[in-house]
Amino acid sequence: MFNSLPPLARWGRAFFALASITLLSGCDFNFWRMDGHQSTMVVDGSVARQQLEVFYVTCWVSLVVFVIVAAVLAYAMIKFRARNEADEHAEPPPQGHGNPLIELGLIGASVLSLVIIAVPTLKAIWSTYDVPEAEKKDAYEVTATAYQWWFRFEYPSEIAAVNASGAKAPVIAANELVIPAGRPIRINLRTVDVIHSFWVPKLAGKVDMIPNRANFIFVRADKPGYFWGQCAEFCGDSHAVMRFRVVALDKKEFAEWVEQQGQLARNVAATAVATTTTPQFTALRKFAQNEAGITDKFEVNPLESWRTKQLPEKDENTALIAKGRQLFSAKTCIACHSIRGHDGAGVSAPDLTHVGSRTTIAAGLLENNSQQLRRWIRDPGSVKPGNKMAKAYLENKISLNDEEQVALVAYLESLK
Ligand code: HEC
Ligand SMILES: [Cu+2]
Repeated sequence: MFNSLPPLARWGRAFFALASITLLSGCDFNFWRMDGHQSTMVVDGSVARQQLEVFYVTCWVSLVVFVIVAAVLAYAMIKFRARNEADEHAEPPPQGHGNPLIELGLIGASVLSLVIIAVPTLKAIWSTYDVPEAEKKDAYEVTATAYQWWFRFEYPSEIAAVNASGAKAPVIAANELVIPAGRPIRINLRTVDVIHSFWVPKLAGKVDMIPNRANFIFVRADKPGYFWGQCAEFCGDSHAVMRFRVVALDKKEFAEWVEQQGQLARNVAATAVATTTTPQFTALRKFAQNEAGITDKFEVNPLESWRTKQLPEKDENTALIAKGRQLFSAKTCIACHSIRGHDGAGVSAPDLTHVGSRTTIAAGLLENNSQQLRRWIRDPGSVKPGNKMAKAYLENKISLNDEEQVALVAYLESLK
């Protein structure tokens, strides 16, 4: 059945493109192309692809049923319409109700269309639920934990390696999930508060993160890439901006990343001098238009931007960084955040040990650059409604003057 799908899929996309032009003409050209960051129609993972195929089968069967029913209805309406005054008072035409051939035929056709849908559906449920048996050995395990309104990502196999040697820190990240491309990834889904839902549209359908229930999801990215994720279950004030990113890397680069994330927080040598921090990710804000005038093409590849974030900034101001490190304790940031190797043992907030190496902050809401970082630590409540950090600012009367903001930003950016 799936052999016939590629052309089917092409026509399906054409059909939806046409339908959406009609519905939304003039609104959003990106929608017309349907390869936005959170598109389920243009996918980059094997699980999402199988799910898309089921969608197309269902859609085509429904379309055939719709066309037949609409044609019969149109035929009846035109043929038996009242043409004049006399027609309106005439007896109804002979009724076909109870004709066994038609009744059985309709039941048979309904059953047939349900079977056509059921076969690929069951097949896909079976094969996308968990990592296939034959690939279990190659599967990589990650634990994703949802908090109102951000995600923690842990790497259980790397933590095991740490315990054995005792030298390194465990690998804990927030809001950016880095995975090896091509390999099946089994993600344990947990939550510490309410129900959330884990969704990376280009990689797989959504699975809920439910209190006291050990859910999991299986995903696989075709190749290295940068993907957009979103909490897909209403979970309070900032649900709509509870986002995350997935970065898929090839084997070598992934191993390097794990190695780097396993280190304790970076200590900046007190020798370097100088000024200016250059925000690299701002490049992403530049949009380019293609021939069709579509304004959603990154001038800079987001994966490349991610790569540049892994390296320390060129000119670091060590005095400022040292001051920021002190302020991080003095301003009680350590109560919630941990920066392993430096101060802070808090577990109720994103781990900041390597925050400088991430492309986004505040759960995928802001680009991680000097301006946005400063905007966030100055007044988190004005950026993200209801967030827990803003509550602490109010309750503990935390406020930061300009100098303190700049120092904290320099410190956070040094944490690669
Ligand atoms: C009450 C606990 C609490 C305190 C105190 C606190 N934070 Fe936070 N912080 C949070 C939470 C919770 C988040 C995640 C907010 C969200 O995205 O919804 C956060 C997010 C952040 C982020 C973004 C991290 C990311 O990867 O998204 C940074 C940077 C940050 N805080 C810095 C600070 C600094 C600097 C201070 C001290 C001035 C501080 N925080 C004090 C709880 C706290
Ligand atoms: Cu949520």
